[in-house]
Amino acid sequence: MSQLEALIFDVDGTLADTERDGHLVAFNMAFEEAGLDWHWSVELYGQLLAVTGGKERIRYYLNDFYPDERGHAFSKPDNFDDFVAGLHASKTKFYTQLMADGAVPLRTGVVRLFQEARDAGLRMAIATTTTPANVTALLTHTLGAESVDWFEVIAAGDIVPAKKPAPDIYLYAIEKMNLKAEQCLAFEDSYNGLLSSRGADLKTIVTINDYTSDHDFTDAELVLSDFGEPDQAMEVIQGHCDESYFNLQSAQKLLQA
Ligand code: XBP
Ligand code: MG
Repeated sequence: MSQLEALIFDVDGTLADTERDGHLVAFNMAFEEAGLDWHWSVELYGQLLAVTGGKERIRYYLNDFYPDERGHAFSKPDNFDDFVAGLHASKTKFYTQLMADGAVPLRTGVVRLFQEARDAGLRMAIATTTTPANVTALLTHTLGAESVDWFEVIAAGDIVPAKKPAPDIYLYAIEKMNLKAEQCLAFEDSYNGLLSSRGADLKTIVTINDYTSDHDFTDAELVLSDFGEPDQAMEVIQGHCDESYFNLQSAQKLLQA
């Protein structure tokens, strides 16, 4: 039976509810700055989230959702890859500024779980589709610059050839830590994220959010409303947890179940 050695966290939707009030706002700011008449609604963005990765999502939008109802078609420029990369870099600039402005707080129980893990000498890593700059911005502006060092590995964005739902980002993280999947737990918020962590054979705890509450989490060990706090019980949506809030005891029991 393996001893729990590391917690591996997804970022967007798991550490913080960044999609609606962070990424979506930043995408629309980038489109406006580029003089494009694209504007993604909260509802449309929920559909576009089926594709992970901001650059990939822009392409998905143009391929599957354009021309829009006004019949406007978009003629791709010759250097289309550069165009998308430039638009995404602009979006990342706006996103990191939104994080600096405190646009999105960390979710319930996240700071407590980080502190418990650090107090127990448990190793931590991040496995995310977003960019390293976005991870640094979120951590720095919610926990302080030194919090970036709490994570032994920050596996993010284009560092792997295939983004979630491919397992690459989780495989990269556990390989860098020289650990086996059975020594770790993954924390996710979405179907694509769960496919990725399970593809790396990681037992996974899911905390849902408005965009993912209807996703298929059959393969998760536990599905929760959030991690809860001692004075704010979490809701267990799937699976079993003895504690009223998710803590290291819960984690250890799940790993050894
Ligand atoms: C979520 C994603 C990311 C963000 C946008 O990442 O799929 O693409 O939506 O960020 P995760 P970028 O849940 O794995 O943290 O524009 O930087 O990709
Ligand atoms: Mg996520």
